Amino acid sequence: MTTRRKFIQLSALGASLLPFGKSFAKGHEGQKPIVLSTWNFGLQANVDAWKILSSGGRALDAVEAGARVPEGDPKETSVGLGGLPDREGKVTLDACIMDEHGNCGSVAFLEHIVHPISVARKVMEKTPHVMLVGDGALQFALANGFKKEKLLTKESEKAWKEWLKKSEYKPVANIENHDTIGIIALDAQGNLSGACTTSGMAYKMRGRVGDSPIIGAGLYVDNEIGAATSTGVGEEVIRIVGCHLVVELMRQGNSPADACRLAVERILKKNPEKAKQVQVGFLALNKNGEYGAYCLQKGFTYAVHTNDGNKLYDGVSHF
Ligand code: SD4
Repeated sequence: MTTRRKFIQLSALGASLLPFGKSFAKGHEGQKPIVLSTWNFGLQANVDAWKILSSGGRALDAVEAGARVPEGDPKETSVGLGGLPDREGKVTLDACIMDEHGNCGSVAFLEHIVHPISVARKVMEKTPHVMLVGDGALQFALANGFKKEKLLTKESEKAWKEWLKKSEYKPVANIENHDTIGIIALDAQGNLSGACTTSGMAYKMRGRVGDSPIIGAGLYVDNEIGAATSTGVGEEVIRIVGCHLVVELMRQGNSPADACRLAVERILKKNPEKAKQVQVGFLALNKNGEYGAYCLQKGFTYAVHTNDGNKLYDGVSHF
């Protein structure tokens, strides 16, 4: 299948976006270091991650630094501060992180903390567990020096109140929920890590947890093979344990682009009617620094930073 990607190059300082050209490649040639992030704001995330990678730093530090960028931005309405709330008006966050040794940490249904990715890293490094949720995750964060903050901005509160008028849970692909950041990197030492963080689907039921904090669903890293992350409707990703599947497909010899496509096709096969209505996108990177992406619907973008610069690509879509 021919894949076609438009891409845009970010200027060296990340200040302006310039049209750059088109790529028809099926996959992308490998190089390291390299960092990939979901969606347009991945460009900004990559800038912070690249500072670490380009000075010989560890992929784990790079993905955490990158994930913190949209988490701290009140204008991004599906990650961290300013995230759209659940249907009760509460912002609840999900995040996970995984390193080159298979260590992982995760938080879900966490409230009041701007940087859940850093709490997830603390869970990984300071506890015997992988996942903390809700109040327990909040208590752990506060005990580790994180500050309790109000995450619901005026704008997000206004959007929620507008939503309440009809109270219909019909997420529009790529619009209400398009800001989960998944970020995967290969450092100069050849080690892989990944991070994923989100406020989840806007106006979800209280207590709902998506794929993003679930190791194997929203993120998976195997330092022998590769890393993968996902975005879109988490329920569909969880059903196929998406990112673990993508990494296993790479283990079987598939390119990152093909592994992402095969995982999307698994979703399609299970429920073709549902698949028409929702967005799911996978992004993958292998041990050689080759990468690829595939999604159900048009509109999924991802950013790639290498020594050649920071570029935004359109994910190849099934529909
Ligand atoms: C979730 N996967 O909570 C997240 C939402 C998302 O792009 O990725 N939106 O289901």
